[in-house]
Amino acid sequence: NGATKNESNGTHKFDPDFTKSVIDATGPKANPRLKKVFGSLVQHLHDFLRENEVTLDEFFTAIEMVNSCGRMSDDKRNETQLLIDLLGVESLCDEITYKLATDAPDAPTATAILGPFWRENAPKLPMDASIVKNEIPDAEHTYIFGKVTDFATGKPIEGAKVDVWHTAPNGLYEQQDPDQPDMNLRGIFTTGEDGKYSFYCLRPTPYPIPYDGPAGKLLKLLDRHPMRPAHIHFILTAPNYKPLVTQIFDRRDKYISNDTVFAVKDSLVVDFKPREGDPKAQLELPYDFRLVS
Ligand code: MBD
Ligand code: FE
Repeated sequence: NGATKNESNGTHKFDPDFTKSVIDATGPKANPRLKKVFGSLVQHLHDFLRENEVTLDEFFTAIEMVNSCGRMSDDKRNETQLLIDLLGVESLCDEITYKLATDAPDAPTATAILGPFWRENAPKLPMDASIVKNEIPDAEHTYIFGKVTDFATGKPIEGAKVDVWHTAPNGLYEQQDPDQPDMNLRGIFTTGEDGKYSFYCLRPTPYPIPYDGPAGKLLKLLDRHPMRPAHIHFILTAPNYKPLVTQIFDRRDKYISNDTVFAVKDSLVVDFKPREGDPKAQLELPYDFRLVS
């Protein structure tokens, strides 16, 4: 039927002074950063609305989308963050934050987005403990080990906390799944003098982000898939060092190159290897972390 025509042709004229009046409404006591960011946001947003001739019908659809995210969110589900992740916004803010923190990209361990499934107060566990709390048939148990070092000096960092979490093979984080024990597949390990950490977990599985809400609806409308490549999340903290939020990704995963939330970086892609002579794990994965102070 030929070329599809835009509903709106973007040819109407609008008064740009309207935008100025909204920006100028900000008072002198506003925080300078807020004043700058809010003004820029209003400018870009108004330009976007005029350029696309966004109608009231579309406006109310967007408002309902945000409201339904809010209604769906609680301490176990952050639908708003999930929806925004689909726009690449968290990944871009992550990249910006990393660039501001270091002049040597990818020299300290690269960062990756937090995502909506981290939980406070994961169990503190001794080295070599397993974060797997339930019996999972055919699970690929993995021994992860490595060293946390100072990026500048290469010296081991004592007292670094390694906070880890990942999904069960059914693709669900424990708070999404009534059949998993509380805090399953989560743990916090604290390095000793040698900076070393080690624990048992599972080989992670590729999985769809929850798509039974507004985020899923948006994916459908955009003709996009909901898959994230298999990943393990980490937050590393240590006294006098910048916190490191990151994820590692299994190289064999076909979603490595098309993560639905755009979080993969080359240096975070890892190879799980067969492990010999350990009845507790078939696989192993060495992984070191370099922190900046
Ligand atoms: C996840 O599991 C995740 O890690 C991110 C970043 C976004 C959505 C789901
Ligand atoms: Fe995740």
